[in-house]
Amino acid sequence: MANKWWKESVVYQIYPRSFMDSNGDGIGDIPGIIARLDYLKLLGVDVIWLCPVYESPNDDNGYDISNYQSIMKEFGTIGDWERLLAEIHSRGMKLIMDLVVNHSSDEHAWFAESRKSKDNPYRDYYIWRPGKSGREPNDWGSFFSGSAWQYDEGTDEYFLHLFSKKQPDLNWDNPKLRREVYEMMTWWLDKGIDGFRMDVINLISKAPQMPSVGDGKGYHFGGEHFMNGPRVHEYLQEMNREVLSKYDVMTVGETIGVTPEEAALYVGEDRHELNMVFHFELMDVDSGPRGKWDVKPWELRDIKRIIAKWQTGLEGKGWNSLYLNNHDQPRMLSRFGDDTIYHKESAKMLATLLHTLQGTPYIYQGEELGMTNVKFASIDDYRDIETLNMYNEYVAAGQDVDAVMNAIYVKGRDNGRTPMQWDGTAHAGFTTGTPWIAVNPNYAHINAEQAVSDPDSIFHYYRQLIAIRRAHNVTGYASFRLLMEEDERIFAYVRTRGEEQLLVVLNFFGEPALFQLQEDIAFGRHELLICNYEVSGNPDIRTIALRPYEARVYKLQ
Ligand code: TEU
Ligand code: CA
Repeated sequence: MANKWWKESVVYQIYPRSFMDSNGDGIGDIPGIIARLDYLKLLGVDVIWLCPVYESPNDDNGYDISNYQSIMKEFGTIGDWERLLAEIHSRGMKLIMDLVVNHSSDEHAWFAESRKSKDNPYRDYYIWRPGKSGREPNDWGSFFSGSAWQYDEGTDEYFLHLFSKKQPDLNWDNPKLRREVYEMMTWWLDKGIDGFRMDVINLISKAPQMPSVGDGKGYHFGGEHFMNGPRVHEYLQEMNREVLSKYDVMTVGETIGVTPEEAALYVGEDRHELNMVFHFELMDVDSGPRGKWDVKPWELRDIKRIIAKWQTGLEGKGWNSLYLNNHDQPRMLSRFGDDTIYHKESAKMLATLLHTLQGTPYIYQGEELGMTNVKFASIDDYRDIETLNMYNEYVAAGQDVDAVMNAIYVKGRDNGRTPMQWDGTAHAGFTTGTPWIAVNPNYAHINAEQAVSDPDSIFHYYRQLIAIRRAHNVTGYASFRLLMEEDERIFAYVRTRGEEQLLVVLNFFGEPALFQLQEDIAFGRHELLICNYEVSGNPDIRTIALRPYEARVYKLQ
């Protein structure tokens, strides 16, 4: 596969509301980000992905956009944003913006027009249907609880909203809407941005009949009729032709429910759609049959199987994206590592996994510090619409409140949204005011100031991993082979490109484990590139007694 800058980059995701507040109103903002760019430069990342900073009533923290071409007032001005872009570029980094065009806010001017009358020129910018026997047009449920349809009195029809009722879905079957989106994208690209992360982009094409999916009772997930819908590839190819192909930019699509086979249709290098996608298989590894809130323990063999499937499934076809958490997910360390005794070791072990696979790694803010999940005692301390809607629905249905709170502690999105922990002062140095969501109390010992000053910190380990990736291109481009497939404690693999081979050995648990290298792996010399413990001398690596959460990367020659 051809070399590209975005294949050799490490991306850092910023959730602006929680990153850095510059003016004491408790809300992170753009001047705050600018003030912390040197920290990101020190970390060594190449690209910054900025979650939405556009004008928004914040029903879903900016994923409900009321004006795509202006900046949210709490975050700053377009002038601040332009300075941010210039400051990122002057440090040799790049900026990609979030593109949220499956839906807009109901406060967008298009929607204000659309709901006025059935013959309004903007009516078909959204998806309107008459009710059926006094009920919703079908039984689809929203991702954020309840029906995916909202009744609108003015015209006596329902509009579709796969997310909150303040996020009406845009109608991509309307060529005028598509043209508006392409012009808006061009406007941002002409300002000099380096690409887009595309929110739920595989949901933009809905099956026209929109059939019900359930048994006549309640609301159900209608994904089969809108995930990878009938015209999605036609629209993305059009977007690529009309917009993306004219710039040297990167694109990553967020694609719920895709398999490697489906992903290849989005990212195949001969398909001219997207560069890479975020899949959800790993994020579903600890969900039971009733979905995300039906929490079950994960098994290492499932994690290995899913990663191996994606590594080999896209080989020679398209590029992978790599992430272990983001603003919608619990903290990776609390979920897949140990956020108590082996805090540092397990965070480094997971980081080693992230940075030694084929694909582009994405670091979510605070991950490099080992930030953890949070447990607020009261539901009143939570802010996320998905969490609050679920809580209200489940409690109204008679579920045990403690059980619901426990599910929130394990899976809730606010785990990843508590403010960035900059130092040990009040509110972790995030704000001089009252933060919009409380800081995780562990900021006293988990914070950036401490991490930067400690050479053995998780932060400096990330720096080392990024440097190794840069020095050994093999990490991005090489092929992948899983070792010890059935082992329940160790994740080990070999990456090969030409003469160069990397051996990665990870102990995924807090007990010692024995690694044994397969006979058929041939090499003369071996060199340790990185380890999260001291290793003295240059011991034989055919058999390694691994310490708790030990991670080693060897170069084999
Ligand atoms: O998320 C898509 C999405 O459906 C899930 O990631 C979602 O967060 C949920 O947890 C599923 O249970 C994207 C954005 O990343 C998210 O922040 C937005 O809320 C959502 O789209 C709507 O724009
Ligand atoms: Ca602020």
